[in-house]
Amino acid sequence: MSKDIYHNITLKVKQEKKLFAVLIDPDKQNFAELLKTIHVCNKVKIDFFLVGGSIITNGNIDNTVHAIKENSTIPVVLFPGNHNHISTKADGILFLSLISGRNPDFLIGNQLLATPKLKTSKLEIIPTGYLLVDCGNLTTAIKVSETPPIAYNNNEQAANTALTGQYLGQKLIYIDGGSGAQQPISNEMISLTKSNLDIPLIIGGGIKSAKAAAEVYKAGADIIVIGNGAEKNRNLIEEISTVRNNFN
Ligand code: 1GP
Repeated sequence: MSKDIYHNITLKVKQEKKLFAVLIDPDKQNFAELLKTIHVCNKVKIDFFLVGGSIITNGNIDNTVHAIKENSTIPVVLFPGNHNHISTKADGILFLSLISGRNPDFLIGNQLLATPKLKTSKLEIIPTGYLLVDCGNLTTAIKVSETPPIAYNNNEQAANTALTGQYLGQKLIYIDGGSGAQQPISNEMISLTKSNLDIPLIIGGGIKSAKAAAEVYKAGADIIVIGNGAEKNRNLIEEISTVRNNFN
């Protein structure tokens, strides 16, 4: 299994290229629809799949990862909501620490519980500082983590938190408005954070159009993640990949 996911991300970022990832929520997948989504992702060559979510109830992570691996050569990276959300069939995992919050379970607790399984797996482990920002609604991630998000306009707090993550050794920073956020992270927050950071910056939550994606890239995001937008309109995957290609 590839151990090159992070290496390839940094290579592209060094070349000032933009990356695009599609989040697959195992709870929302009907197999036929998932295959169609995978097909579009293959066609436009997204950079990687994310699989996960804050709460996964009836969905089966293993089956979802398996379906993607059977139908695509694009890397599959886990985006876990807790220590149970691990499939050893994936290629890598964003080993998230919720550094915008002060809940020990999401700073270190779940990570410790996941470690026995991770150490016997071949997953590429990518330490990721994760920040939740209030983008207008109480998202599931905010509820589940029981932490207050960073205020929408508190750019300094976001930038300093991200840089603290970098100083602590995180390899990526992911600023998230949460799944189904009303609006994307602001351009000002993205640009201030990016200007302080030497590691790649992922932005997700509430990106519902190619125009919004273009603004997020322009503000300084290295990687854009979409989830809900792609579920509602598969064409958005093609549209955002065109935006990405225009930057590259
Ligand atoms: C959620 O950033 C991801 O954690 C994607 O968000 O579903 O709003 O695109 P959306």
